Amino acid sequence: MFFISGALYYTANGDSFRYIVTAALPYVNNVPHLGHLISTLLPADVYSRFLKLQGNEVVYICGTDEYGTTTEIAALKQGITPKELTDKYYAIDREAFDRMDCKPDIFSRTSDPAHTRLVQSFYESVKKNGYSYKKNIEQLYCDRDQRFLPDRFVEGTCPHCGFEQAKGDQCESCGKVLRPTELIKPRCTICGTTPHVRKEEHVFFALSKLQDKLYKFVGAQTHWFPSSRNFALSWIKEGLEDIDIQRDIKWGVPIPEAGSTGVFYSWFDAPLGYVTFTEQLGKGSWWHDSKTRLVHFIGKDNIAFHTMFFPGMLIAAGDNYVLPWMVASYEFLNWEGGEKFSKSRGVGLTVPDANQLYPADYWRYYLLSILTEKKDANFSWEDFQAKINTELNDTLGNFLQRTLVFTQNSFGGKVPTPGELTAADKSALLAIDTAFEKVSKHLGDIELKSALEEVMGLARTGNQYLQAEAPWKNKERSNTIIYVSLNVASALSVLLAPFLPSTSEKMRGYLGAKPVRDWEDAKERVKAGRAIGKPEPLFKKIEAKEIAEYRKKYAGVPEAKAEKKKPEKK
Ligand code: B3M
Ligand code: ZN
Repeated sequence: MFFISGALYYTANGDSFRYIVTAALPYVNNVPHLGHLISTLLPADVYSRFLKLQGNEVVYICGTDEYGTTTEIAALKQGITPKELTDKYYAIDREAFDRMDCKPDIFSRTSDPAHTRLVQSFYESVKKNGYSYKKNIEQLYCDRDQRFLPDRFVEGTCPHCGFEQAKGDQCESCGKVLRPTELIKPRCTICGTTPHVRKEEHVFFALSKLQDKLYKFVGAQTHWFPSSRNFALSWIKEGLEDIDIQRDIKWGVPIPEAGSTGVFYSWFDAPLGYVTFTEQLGKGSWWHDSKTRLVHFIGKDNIAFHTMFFPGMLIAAGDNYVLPWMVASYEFLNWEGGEKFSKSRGVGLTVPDANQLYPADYWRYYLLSILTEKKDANFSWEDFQAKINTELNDTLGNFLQRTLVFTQNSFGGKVPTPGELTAADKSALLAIDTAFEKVSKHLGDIELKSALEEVMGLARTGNQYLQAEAPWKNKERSNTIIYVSLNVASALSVLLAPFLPSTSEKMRGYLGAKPVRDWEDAKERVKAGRAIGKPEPLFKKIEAKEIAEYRKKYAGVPEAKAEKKKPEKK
């Protein structure tokens, strides 16, 4: 690994890499909320846009994580099939993220038959290499529903903290991971009766065998986000346990074992969705190419799966699978100074609702400016309004608008020929190159928040320069001042492209330029004589009364609240 002044993306001899960028696959049993967007699709989108503009070969992979007990339970509660449920939410997710201008190269589904084939053959490799085995385990069985009750199919009292609504896989109150048989006073989630213990043979993944390999691998990844690496190292030190990868439900990838009626645990199949979807793009071979850099964007609750479980699976399958080169993990987004942003507890704003309220770039800008890189962040309506009004509108928007209007009115809509440059002009032009270096370095290092701050720093510089030089008062220098300002605006239109793609495109249009194709265009000077378009204001100020209304309206998500009701008897 080479780190040339932050340029994580070049080796010492200048070789470039191929990138597989993944955003954690959203579950499709509910409407996605801003917390999911901020930790997965949005940062992955910014980073892959940047890599593509740099001319790298990149595939950006996402899709929906459809299997598992949570989905099957949600479907049961709504009285529809899991297929009907996931069809509904797949369409909602796809449209919601698309409208946010998050544009993976593929947005596929784990329920795709291609995925079933891939997972089954992957399992055969794992088995052939000696990393799976069968073992008798005790499970809870409901006589009334005539089914085993894995994970969330059973609720009861937590043995650690006494919380009475603990789920079979985890207690939401104390956070401890549980096995269904550990619950005190267990009851079937579907019908409420008391289940009893029954023995059954299950397929296990021998993760413990990979303890040393994974410890060495994670230890070497000093460039990972520290939160991912530290979390994984301390977990591995405690000792890795084998994982039960079978679930006795219908909704999943069938386990290809004679006589088995089980399906794979959803965390066994879901990360393989990244592989399936890459194959669907015709780039499956990238997973076995040492020049590939695999970059995962995830929320912090998924760290264990992406730093240990999934890499372990990839090692176990053999076949030279690449391991994650980067695990970019993000903290939680809290809602209005208080509770965790959570769709299951009905707190916060959903992505489709956000799309109804303001254009994508307002959300992208705000969320990236509070990105949960090292610590939790807080969504606040007031802060949202302030950032959009003062930063996007007053700084960026006004700078561009004033520059373009002056060009129209005083130079017939053409870029003027500059005169001799003063120190102030030179320093404004120099700020472009400095910003370019800093933004590139931060983006390369996946420090997206700092990268955006640098871009906005350049907008502020341009604005201050224009204000101080005042071409409207300084007629004989106005050609030079406008020339310099147009150049700053042009650089901004490139540097903003990964963050605010539609704003960038609009700016390019006003500046008489094509949409951005090449990152280096940021340093290209705008030629005198080029025709400039008629500008419209880029943004609109948000009024205090809008914010007051939305704060009331989105204090909770009604759908999730309804879900808290006791399940009805089937
Ligand atoms: N669906 C968890 C989540 O949405 C899970 C991620 C899978 S990534 C392979 O938070
Ligand atoms: Zn039951």
